[in-house]
Amino acid sequence: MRLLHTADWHLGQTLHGVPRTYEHGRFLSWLLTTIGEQAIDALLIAGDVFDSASPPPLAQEQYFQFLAAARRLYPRLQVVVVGGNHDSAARLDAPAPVLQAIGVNVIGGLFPDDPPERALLPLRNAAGEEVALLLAVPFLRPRDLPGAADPNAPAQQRLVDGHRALYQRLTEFAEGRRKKGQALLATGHAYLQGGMVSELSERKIQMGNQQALPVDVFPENLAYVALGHLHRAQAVGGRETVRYSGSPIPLSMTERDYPHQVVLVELDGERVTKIEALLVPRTVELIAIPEAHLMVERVKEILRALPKEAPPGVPPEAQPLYEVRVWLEEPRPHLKAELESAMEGVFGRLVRIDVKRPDRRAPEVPLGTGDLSSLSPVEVFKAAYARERKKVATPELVGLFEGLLDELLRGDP
Ligand SMILES: [Mn+2]
Repeated sequence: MRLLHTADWHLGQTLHGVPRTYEHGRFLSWLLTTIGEQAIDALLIAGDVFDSASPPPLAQEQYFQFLAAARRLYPRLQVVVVGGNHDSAARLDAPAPVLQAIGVNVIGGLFPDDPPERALLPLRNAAGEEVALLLAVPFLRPRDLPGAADPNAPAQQRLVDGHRALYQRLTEFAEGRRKKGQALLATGHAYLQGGMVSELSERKIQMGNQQALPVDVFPENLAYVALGHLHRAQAVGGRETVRYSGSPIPLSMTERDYPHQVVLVELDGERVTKIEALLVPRTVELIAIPEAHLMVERVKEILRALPKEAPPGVPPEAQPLYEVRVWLEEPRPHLKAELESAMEGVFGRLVRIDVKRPDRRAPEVPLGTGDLSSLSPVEVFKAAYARERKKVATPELVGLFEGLLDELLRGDP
C-alpha cells in the first residue's frame, strides 16, 4: 500500500500582500499528476489546509476543485484531511458529510465527547483489502484534550499529558480492532521537541521546548506518524517514521531554501518498507538580493541590472518575489519608492525590504560571553525581560514569546 503524506498547504496565504494562488494551483495540479504516476492508494493531508479560519472563496474553490478532480481521476483514492491550528475545525467539518459521500474523510476537530471510532479509519490497498488502520488526529486545543490527572499541573505538562493520554487511548482502541498484518498509522498537527522551525540569517534556530511535545507521546506500535505544523520536512526525535512532510511551497522568505516535498510512504503488512521525498517543483522563485546588506545606491544599481524579460514560457504570475537587503546609515523616508523605481520594468516583484542599521547603542546588559549573533531570540527576550522588569520571565511567558516568534518566522502578519 502506498501513502502520500502532505500538510501545511495554507491555501489563501499571501506573502507580504502577494497572493499565492498561482503557486498553490500549480502545486495541486502537480499533486494530481503525482498521485497517478506513483500509484497512490491514500492521500493524507495533516492540517493547515487553509491559511486562516475564514479562507477567501478562491482558496476554498481550490480545495474543492482539487478533491473533485482527485475523485474523478482516481475513483479508488482515499483522501484523509485533518484540521490544523490555522484551520477552523468547524469550517473544515461542515462539508464533511458531502465529502464523505465521495470518499473523502475529514476530521476538522476531535472533541472529548467524540467516540474513538470517529478518528479510526481503515485504509485499503489497490486490491480493496483493508491493510491499515489510521488514527486521524487533527490539531488539538487544550480544551480538546482528556482531563489531566493533576488539573493544577503547569499548562505545558497538561498539554503533554493530554496528548499522551489521547494517542494512548486511541491506539489501544485501534489495537482491539486491528487484524494481524494490518499497519497502525496516525496523523497529528503539533510542535514536536527537537523540530527545526526556521532559519534566520542562515543560522539555524532551535525553538525552546516549552510548547513542544516529546516524540514518545506517539506509542511505538504506530508504524508511521504523518505530522503537520512545521514547514520544514524532517523526521523528529530520532524516529524516521515520525515525520513532518513540511509545506509544499515556501510560506515565508526564511523558508525559501527548504526542500519542499510530499512524502511517499510504502507499507508492507504492519511495517513501513520505504519512505521517499518527492520534491515539489518551485514555480515562483523567492530571491533575497543582494547576498549581503549594501548601501542604497549600490543596491539600486543591482536592481536596475535584473532581468527585464520573462524567461521563455514563464507566465506573468510566475515572476520572482524579491526581498531587497539594504544597509542604512541614516533614515531614508522614501526608500520603498526608490527601490521600486529602480526595479521598474524588471520581471519580478519587490515584496519585502530588509534593513540593517549600525547599532550605536552600547550593550547595557551582558548577555553571557557571546555577542548578539550567537544568541537565540529567546535568550535575547529573557535578558531584555530581566533588564526591564527586574525579574525572571516565567516559562509560560517564554512559551508565549516562542509562539509569537514561531508565527513571525512563518510569515504570519
Ligand atoms: Mn500549523
